[in-house]
Amino acid sequence: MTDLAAFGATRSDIKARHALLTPESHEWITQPDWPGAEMAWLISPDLGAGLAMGLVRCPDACDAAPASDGIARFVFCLEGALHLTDGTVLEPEGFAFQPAGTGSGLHLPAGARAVVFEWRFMARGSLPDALSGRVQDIAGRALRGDDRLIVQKMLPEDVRFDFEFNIMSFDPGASLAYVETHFMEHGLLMLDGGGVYRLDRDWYPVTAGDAIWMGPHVPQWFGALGRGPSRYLICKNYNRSPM
Ligand code: UGY
Ligand code: MN
Repeated sequence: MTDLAAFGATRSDIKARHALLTPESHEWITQPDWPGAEMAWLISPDLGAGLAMGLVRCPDACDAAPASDGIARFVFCLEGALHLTDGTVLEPEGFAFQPAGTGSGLHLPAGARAVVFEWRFMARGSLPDALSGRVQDIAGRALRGDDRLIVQKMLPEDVRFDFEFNIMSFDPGASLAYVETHFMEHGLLMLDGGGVYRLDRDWYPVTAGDAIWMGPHVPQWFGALGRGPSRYLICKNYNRSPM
């Protein structure tokens, strides 16, 4: 098949308040805090976002530095393994929340792939502890009674957390029940399947490996297509009022 990316084509689309970031346009860079790794930062405050979301891949083993002061981190293993400072090993679909200021780093053996989210943590009371888990251990709940759309919440429902990280699974043909508009923003990575994402006035075909930034108030809707389930990992600022 012709490599259309080599002829200047891409499905990536960066708008003022939302963005679709697709694999053929990823720019893999090295960073001193992630020696041995290559990173593609897909969402950053430069876009207007309140979070950063990046993919990490490791041609060589990497000892990642802790996040900067005041910055919380959430990591999700896509391939290989991630070793946490406390000895926990995350396999694919394992995740960890590292609160701001704990100085927790990460060891990634060669071959590991992960998605990393970082954001300036807004405390409410004491800081939550670090935690880790596995998607397969988390009970799913039907969203608004639709058992074709299941949500798994990876972080506890506890007001000390200022973000939530969820896996949303759609049966073929299932969709969000309405066009959502909310002040909270989202970072999203398609894990399986695909469908159509409406963002503002644009409609995009999306598939596994695509990433999306939805800025505050962006009208959003997803309908799943295909024969198998579609799943995405989505984060959202949460538990904090806009003022
Ligand atoms: O939690 C959410 O706001 C989620 N339903 N949004 C989305 O999937 N675009
Ligand atoms: Mn939403």
